[in-house]
Amino acid sequence: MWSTFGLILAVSMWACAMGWLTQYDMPFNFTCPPDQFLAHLMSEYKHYYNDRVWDFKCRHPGNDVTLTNCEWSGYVNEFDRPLIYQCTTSGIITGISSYHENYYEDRRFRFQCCQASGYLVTNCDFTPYVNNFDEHMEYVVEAGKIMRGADGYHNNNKEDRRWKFEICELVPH
Ligand SMILES: [Ca+2]
Ligand SMILES: [Ca+2]
Repeated sequence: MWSTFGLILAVSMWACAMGWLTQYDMPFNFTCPPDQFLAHLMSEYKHYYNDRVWDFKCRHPGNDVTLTNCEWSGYVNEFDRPLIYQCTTSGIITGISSYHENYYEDRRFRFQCCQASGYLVTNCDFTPYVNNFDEHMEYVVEAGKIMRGADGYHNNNKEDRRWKFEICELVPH
């Protein structure tokens, strides 16, 4: 028992040292500070868990942009199935939440969107896939742009998910 505890402690300390916000196989909820959006996603895969840990960073979308009417979606994907999600109207992504099940070795995700009041979300494009299966991932939203959507698919041999993101501009309206 003690050695198991010691191992868990060591792994936890290592995880902290790596600076990941989430833990393998565990649920997480991440919400950006007020008036900021999800702008930077980092992730690492481990075969032992068939899962990823994540780190997220946020930033202000622009001068004087206020984000209001924030709402969480329901879960936007089934286990092992594709995921596509876009905030409605002038919504931008400000939070991400997820849980893992070892039976599927996959995660279900939901997102928080806030409305950029007085702005239009326009000139949207999906990125190419930003990660390969089982590999490190790091994606930063280009300066001056925001994230409105996410798209991804799961592979049951790799037990991992590839991601792309919908990136747009905010223009006053
Ligand atoms: Ca797992
Ligand atoms: Ca799976």
